[in-house]
Amino acid sequence: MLTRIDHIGIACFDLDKTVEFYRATYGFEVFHSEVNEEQGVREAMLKINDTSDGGASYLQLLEPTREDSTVAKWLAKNGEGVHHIAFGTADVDGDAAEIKDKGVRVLYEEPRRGSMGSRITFLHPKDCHGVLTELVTSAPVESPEH
Ligand code: V0V
Ligand code: CO
Repeated sequence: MLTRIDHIGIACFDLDKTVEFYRATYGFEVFHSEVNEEQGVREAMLKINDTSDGGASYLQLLEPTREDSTVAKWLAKNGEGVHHIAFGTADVDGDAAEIKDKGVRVLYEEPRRGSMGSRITFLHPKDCHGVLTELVTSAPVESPEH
């Protein structure tokens, strides 16, 4: 079951400048940042709010790390802007299978590694009224060491 907006993915040419815009304009701080080589992105997660399912909602700012990455290709065609939305679920495998049965193309056979150790997959934008849609299961919260 999809229980929250996990994040909105925003493609930008210059991550540092875009992070500074969100900090100076709205007061949002970087919660986490990383490079995901497989996806070809450098990203910053800005946490907006916690959600009642124990998760949270973020803005995900994305800068391409190489010219052949999906985000670089998208930026060349569209310029900066909203690139995808991501719904949070406790069961990305089950939800992706259910959605696939409804005739929507799921882009990965198995979920791949996403931000902060999450497991992610994508639905084809052409099957979702023009919206690239991601499904995310967050990494389990580590229990504290005794
Ligand atoms: C492409 N299209 C889009 C789109 N990207 N429409 C809406 N939103 C987007 N973001 C349209 C495009 O305009 C074309 O329509 C058509 O789809 C085919 O696009 P293309 O330019 O030929 O590109 P493809 O087919 O090579 O690749 C498109 C897909 C690709 C969606 C298959 O972008 C993909 O695999 N995306 C999933 C991975 C990804 O985006 N990773 C970056 C975020 P017309 O012109 O034919 O009408 S990584 C992330 O979010 C992480 C790590 C995380 O959350 O943790
Ligand atoms: Co994303």
